[in-house]
Amino acid sequence: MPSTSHPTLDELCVNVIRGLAMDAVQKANSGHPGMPMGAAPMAYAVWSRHLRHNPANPSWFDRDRFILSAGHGSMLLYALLHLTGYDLPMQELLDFRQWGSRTPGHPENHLTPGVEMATGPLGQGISTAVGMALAERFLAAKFNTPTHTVVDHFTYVLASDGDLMEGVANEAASLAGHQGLGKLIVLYDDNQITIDGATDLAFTEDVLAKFQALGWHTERVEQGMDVNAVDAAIVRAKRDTERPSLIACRTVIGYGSPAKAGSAKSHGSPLGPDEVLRAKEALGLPPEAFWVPEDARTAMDARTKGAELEGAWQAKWQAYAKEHPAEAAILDKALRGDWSVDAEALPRFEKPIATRAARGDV
Ligand SMILES: Cc1ncc(C[n+]2csc(CCOP(=O)(O)OP(=O)(O)O)c2C)c(N)n1
Ligand SMILES: [Mg+2]
Repeated sequence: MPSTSHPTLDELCVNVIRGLAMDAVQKANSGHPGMPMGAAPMAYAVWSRHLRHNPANPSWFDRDRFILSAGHGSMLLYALLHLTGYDLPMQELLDFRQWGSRTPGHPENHLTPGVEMATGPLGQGISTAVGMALAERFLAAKFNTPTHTVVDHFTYVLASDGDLMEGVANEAASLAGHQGLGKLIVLYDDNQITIDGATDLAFTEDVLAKFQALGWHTERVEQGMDVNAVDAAIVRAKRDTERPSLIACRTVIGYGSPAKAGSAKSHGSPLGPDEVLRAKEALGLPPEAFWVPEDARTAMDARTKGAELEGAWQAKWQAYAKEHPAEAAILDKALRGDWSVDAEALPRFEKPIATRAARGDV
């Protein structure tokens, strides 16, 4: 959804997200303001210009997936869900990290509409996203026909340094490269800071060279907080249909905070009431807490577009189901979570056989 004609509106939206993250963490007196403040432009580039989703139906099957692998920056996701029109009202942002709210410290898919998976343990999001992209590839190959494309979505990930340090992420990245998962796009919040300080204390590998070696399309965006620059890199990533993409965006953790930007001090604790005010002033935001101006709200509301996108897909699905009723029934059954099988149709084994061989036959 290109909208390059309103750079100042984009900037406003990005700063509103930053403000919500600062305010919610401050009000809860706990959480991670720094990551959302640095990564808001990257996430906004995905959500405003690329993500095909319908806030009214978070379980629309062919939606693009967005996985916040760096789950500690949960307020970034909650702000996006709130502003784009998911069932996550302002009260939930006010209740960030409170018992019984739908805005826990780390995202939980079973609690919050629009959250695709629970993230918090670093490495899990990016790795599970590889599985999601693999599933998309598999279902597309199995069900799409030359004239019907009913499975066709991207999987976007926002990952941090800690995500890429984890062993599991490296194994999953290897598989993604081997499989050539061209519709997997990872945006790496390359802010050179982790919980303990500068990344060069513990993490000096050449991330891009490593992902290249694993068979990925890689790109560094030096101006990683420039929405247009990130957008352009995403467009190029989408064009590479043969390889998964890693887009390393250079960002500044805690961007806007005069005293804590670029420092691990903005990672895991509130900025402090005075510093929140100073950051707002630096970003051109009013001091008012949880401020969302009407023009930002209107610009980010994705409900009308989302209904159109899903409506168009529903029409494609109806046409597919009419022409390929047996295949449509299989996919529909699976999507309903109905795994029942006709036991009579399974092979029978008269003699003992290795379970891996039996499983293969089944
Ligand atoms: C598997 C795992 N180990 C440790 C942690 C605790 N932890 C939370 S955030 C973080 C590192 C933060 O660094 P980075 O990923 O670069 O995020 P940033 O500070 O840049 O937002 C750690 C170690 C965790 N969430 N998961
Ligand atoms: Mg970091």
